[in-house]
Amino acid sequence: MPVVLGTCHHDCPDSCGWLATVEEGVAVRLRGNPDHPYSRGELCPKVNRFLDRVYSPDRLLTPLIRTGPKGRGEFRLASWNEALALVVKRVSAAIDRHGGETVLPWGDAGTQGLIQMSSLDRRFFARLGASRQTGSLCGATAGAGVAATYGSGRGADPADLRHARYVILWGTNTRLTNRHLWPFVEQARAAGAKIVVIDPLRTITAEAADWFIQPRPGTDVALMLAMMHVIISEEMVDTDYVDRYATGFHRLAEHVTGWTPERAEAATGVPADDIRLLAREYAGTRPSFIRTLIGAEHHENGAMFFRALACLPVLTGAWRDLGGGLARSVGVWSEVNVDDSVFNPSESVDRRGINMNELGRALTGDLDPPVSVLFVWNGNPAVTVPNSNLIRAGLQRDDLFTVVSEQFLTDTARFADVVFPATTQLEQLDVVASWGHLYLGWNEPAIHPRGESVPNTELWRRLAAAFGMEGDDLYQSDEELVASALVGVDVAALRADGFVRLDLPDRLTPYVEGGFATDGGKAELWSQALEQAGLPALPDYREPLPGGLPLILLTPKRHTRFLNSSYSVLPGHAGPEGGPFLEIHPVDAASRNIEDDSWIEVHNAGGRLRLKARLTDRVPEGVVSAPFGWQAADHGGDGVANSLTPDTPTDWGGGVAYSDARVEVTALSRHEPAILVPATAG
Ligand SMILES: Nc1nc2c(c(=O)[nH]1)N[C@H]1C(S)=C(S)[C@@H](COP(=O)(O)OP(=O)(O)OC[C@H]3O[C@@H](n4cnc5c(=O)[nH]c(N)nc54)[C@H](O)[C@@H]3O)O[C@H]1N2
Ligand SMILES: Nc1nc2c(c(=O)[nH]1)N[C@H]1C(S)=C(S)[C@@H](COP(=O)(O)OP(=O)(O)OC[C@H]3O[C@@H](n4cnc5c(=O)[nH]c(N)nc54)[C@H](O)[C@@H]3O)O[C@H]1N2
Ligand code: SF4
Ligand SMILES: [Mo]
Repeated sequence: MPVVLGTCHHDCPDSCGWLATVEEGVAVRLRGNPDHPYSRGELCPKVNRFLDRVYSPDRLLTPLIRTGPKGRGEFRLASWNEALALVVKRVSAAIDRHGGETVLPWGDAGTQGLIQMSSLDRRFFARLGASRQTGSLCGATAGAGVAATYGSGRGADPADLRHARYVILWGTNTRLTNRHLWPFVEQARAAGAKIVVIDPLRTITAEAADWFIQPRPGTDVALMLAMMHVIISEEMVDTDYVDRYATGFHRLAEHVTGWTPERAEAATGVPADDIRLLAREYAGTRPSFIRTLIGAEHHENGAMFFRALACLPVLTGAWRDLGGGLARSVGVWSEVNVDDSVFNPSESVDRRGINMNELGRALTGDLDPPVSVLFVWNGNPAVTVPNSNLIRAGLQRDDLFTVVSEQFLTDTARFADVVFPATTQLEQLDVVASWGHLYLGWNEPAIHPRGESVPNTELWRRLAAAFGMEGDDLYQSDEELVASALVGVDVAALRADGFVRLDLPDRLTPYVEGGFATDGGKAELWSQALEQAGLPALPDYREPLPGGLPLILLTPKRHTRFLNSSYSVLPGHAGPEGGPFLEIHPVDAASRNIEDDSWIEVHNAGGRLRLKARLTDRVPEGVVSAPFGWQAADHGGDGVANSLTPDTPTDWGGGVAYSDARVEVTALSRHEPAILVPATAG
């Protein structure tokens, strides 16, 4: 039986290699590729059951045209020709009336493959003259924060933490979100490393740590400033490294004199002695490694978190060691072999940009021209983007024409006028550049597309043809697109082997001798660029969310069987995860007469949700957690976790402050029934 090499496409740092066994055109088995150097033959609780997703009876297999009210999910089957013709008619009419910028594209990383995430869409929407999508739900703020110190977002290879003797997992839930890195953590621990986790929630990663430090959400910069205070005042700075490879040390040193551990204790809730010990151990152990990922960027001061964090391994000279330094997304390193700018449109016409995080405002505000056409692919913004009730109100507009490309009838697809059926990774060609390791993965289609589903690239080609657009660049094949964007890669070998390491040194020690990407080549502890942008030039603490409702709401990733909102549509995944719930500390629950497993209502200006309470000291007092990913139907139609999150932008980097939400929680009667109405418009 043929075994086909592939790579997981999910928006997950692990980009695992897989092997699909195919029998008479049907994929009968999917397992991890044991030869893959990073994922080593293991997948995860989501993708172990990927074939259930591919062959789910709920897969969308033909185009759909809406028949019922928006949001109801009532459609009739349509042919591709009919659906394309309707899109051309409605979009052309909208453009005739308002101009091209009335069209808003919204695509995310539902697949993060090179060509299926974003390629021909750029050319197609440029040709329409559509608005440009700006901003990012994930990663850009972290990158921009680190770049403020280093000049680029480049950091260490996460796998090198196996060489470290002190490991801080800071604002990352490795065992859940980046599970294939965990064996490297255990390798370091077996060799004597201490594993520290810093997180406001006692996650499964925190539970496996040697030391768990629990600051209040959004306060870490105060913790970092106090660590710098200790490191500098106790003369643990690597002065040789700092003198040679950094600027601004004296200004930073003066700035942190007032940041005693006691002051940071007041800001963070972390005992001053713990802060002292952390600083001494971190600066006094070599190699020392900080691993961070995305979670901490979802605050108003999200970029500042990463900017300040990046200063620590400069002060201690941790960058000198293999197994030292700071690792975040390594997506930027793939630039050595992948150039996706080849997909950019040749047109250089200036088109207005709309931040993808502000979708609700874009759909309901008084923009000129208004957004009257929305295209969505690779994402489920009605569930995953903040201020969700406003998005739902916008999607409800009669004068909005919405086109969604999907595998399943998600909350967003329910609002569509036209839905196009999308293939899964087993049915499409792609190359995956990972953001968690340094291997490029090949993905060979293992089976034919199910039903009439098509890869995103084919959707753009069909749309371009339906609009009568001219130009070879709109119709390049998938093979041509892949080949055009790979630089110095032996494509035949990649295809045969399934993976190849990026063309980088075996020992990736980027800043051993400085070489930062700033103008002067030095790490900037004081940043002129930030000052010129009107931002604090030094790492700067701002108290998060002063005032407002009493409880801080986090809406994290929590479910082993979900990937963001993907899989909550599958009963086999949603069922075992046990329904949406709110985690609340017993002290906060007692003062509100809330019992375990009772119905509560959580609310703020954005919306209100009825949920089951889970009493747990996993969350600290003053913080509640409603893991996100569920669709509105799972919430009885009330909305979703993101109905309660703000669309406030991050300080810089174009991200959004999901985790700066405040709420109140009230008890409902003990036997409040679940609201058994079908999901409607929230
Ligand atoms: N099972 C599973 N795996 C996933 C995903 C999934 O949905 N499910 N999603 C994937 C995606 S898209 C991404 S981006 C990655 C994200 O990977 P991570 O960044 O590791 O995950 P998050 O849960 O977003 O955030 C990590 C931790 O940051 C903490 N945090 C929040 N605010 C703060 C803060 O102010 N300070 C500190 N120190 N910590 C804070 C949260 O409590 C959380 O435990 O995971 C990927 N992997
Ligand atoms: N409250 C809260 N909100 C969050 C976060 C959080 O921690 N808390 N995390 C944020 C983060 S880090 C991220 S990355 C975002 C993720 O937000 P989204 O990108 O919206 O993520 P998903 O919910 O996984 O939706 C991906 C969709 O793409 C579809 N899809 C998959 N492959 C393909 C394909 O090949 N073609 C097409 N057309 N569709 C495909 C899937 O069926 C799925 O419905 O969520 C963000 N939202
Ligand atoms: S979702 Fe992540 S961990 Fe699971 S198979 Fe895909 S890349 Fe691997
Ligand atoms: Mo993400």
